[in-house]
Amino acid sequence: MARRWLDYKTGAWVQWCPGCGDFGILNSIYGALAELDIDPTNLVVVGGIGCSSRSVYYIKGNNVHTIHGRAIPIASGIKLANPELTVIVTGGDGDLLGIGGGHFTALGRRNIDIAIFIYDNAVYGLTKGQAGPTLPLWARTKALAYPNIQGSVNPLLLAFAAGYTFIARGYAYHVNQLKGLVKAAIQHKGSAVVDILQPCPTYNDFMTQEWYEKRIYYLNEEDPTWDPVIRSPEDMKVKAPRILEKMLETGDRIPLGIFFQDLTKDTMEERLEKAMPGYLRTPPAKRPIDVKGRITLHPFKIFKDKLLET
Ligand SMILES: Cc1ncc(C[n+]2csc(CCOP(=O)(O)OP(=O)(O)O)c2C)c(N)n1
Ligand SMILES: [Mg+2]
Repeated sequence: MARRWLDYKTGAWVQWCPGCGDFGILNSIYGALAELDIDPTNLVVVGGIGCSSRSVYYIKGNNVHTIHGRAIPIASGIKLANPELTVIVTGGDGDLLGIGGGHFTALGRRNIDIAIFIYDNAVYGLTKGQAGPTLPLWARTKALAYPNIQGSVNPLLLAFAAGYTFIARGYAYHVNQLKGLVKAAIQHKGSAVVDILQPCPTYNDFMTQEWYEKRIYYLNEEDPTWDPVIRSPEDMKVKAPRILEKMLETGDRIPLGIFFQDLTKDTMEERLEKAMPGYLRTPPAKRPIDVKGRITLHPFKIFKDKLLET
């Protein structure tokens, strides 16, 4: 029998405030996993630190709650050790774009097949509402003594510059539409990011549900011919200006949907297979361990020999 949403729900008590956007995101992830029929035994959800990163306790899988900002490198190691796993990262704007910003960039360059879900409430929710990396300049939320004196980062442009091959933006209270984006991100082969706008009813009294719902619209509803898929270098030349224009659109109108999907780049797993043939058949997790506890056929030795050959 096909899997259902409830098959991914653990028994853990969900420690989020009433009305938190995290609930919508979590439900979208449950729905996407069920519709993709992903076996929880093959699923790894990695989280950093923050309210949002606690999602790892609420989704059935072989999950890891890591340290602040370090979910991406740990997820990368897991995926490269066993590329057959479905690996996703759940974390906040602070975790993934602030303290973990360097790792966020590195993943784009690597194009490892991992999906990143940014629970973007523009504040550090868990630590009581300090300004997050996406809080607009001069915005003043109730936890701030003064307006925000720092500018905000645009996660979509950052992802584009870093080399992510799937970039989307969703809204936490539109669970069905968000489920579609989460599914597409998981199905995409390569590094995928979905920036998910979410009200924080406790600490962000500026970017509220009303504030968002006055501004958001869907790219493919406004323009039924919207096509973010890049299949060739020529496509990139033709489509990039419009994609960047839409990524830059902020203020009174906030577009949602898939902005960019690049099908032209190898994933890190494919690059490794080229550098050390056999990697995908016997990745590190599938190699026998010798009596001294070492992995036989040490990957770096094969890699080095192969590189020296070329
Ligand atoms: C090294 C380190 N620095 C700071 C903290 C304190 N801290 C915990 S969560 C957090 C930010 C959380 O914000 P975000 O990632 O946006 O998640 P949210 O709670 O908003 O979902 C901070 C600064 C920490 N735990 N570890
Ligand atoms: Mg946050």
